[in-house]
Amino acid sequence: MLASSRCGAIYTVAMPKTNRPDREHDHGLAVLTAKPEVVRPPLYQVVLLNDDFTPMDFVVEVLQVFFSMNREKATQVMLHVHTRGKGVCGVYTRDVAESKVTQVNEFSRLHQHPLLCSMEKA
Ligand code: TYC
Repeated sequence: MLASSRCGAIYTVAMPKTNRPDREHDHGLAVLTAKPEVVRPPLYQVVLLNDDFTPMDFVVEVLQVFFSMNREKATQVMLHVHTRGKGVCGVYTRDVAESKVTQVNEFSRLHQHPLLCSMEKA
């Protein structure tokens, strides 16, 4: 008999039964505990780009709505992007980052602003 857990933690292997006292409780099974293999998913920065046309208030609103920033933090990030050309709105797993980028770009287009958001490997 061979059994293994899906997470790779426990393996059991059939062994012949013996009369050894140290094997009294093993029910004929060798139990090996594997080292847990946990890998962190790659992370991505969601980046906002400056442009000359999007109103500052709109950028602040985007940062509040899509990145859960309060007004003060959103204003700081918006001013950073305005003066430095780009800035990080948040760091997420790939699917979440892709979804934020799509939502921000669609929202901007819907309001006819050229604001652009993109993602970079963190
Ligand atoms: N530069 C814009 C302006 O002067 C404001 C702005 C800030 C635009 C940040 C985009 O990501 C941006 N109205």
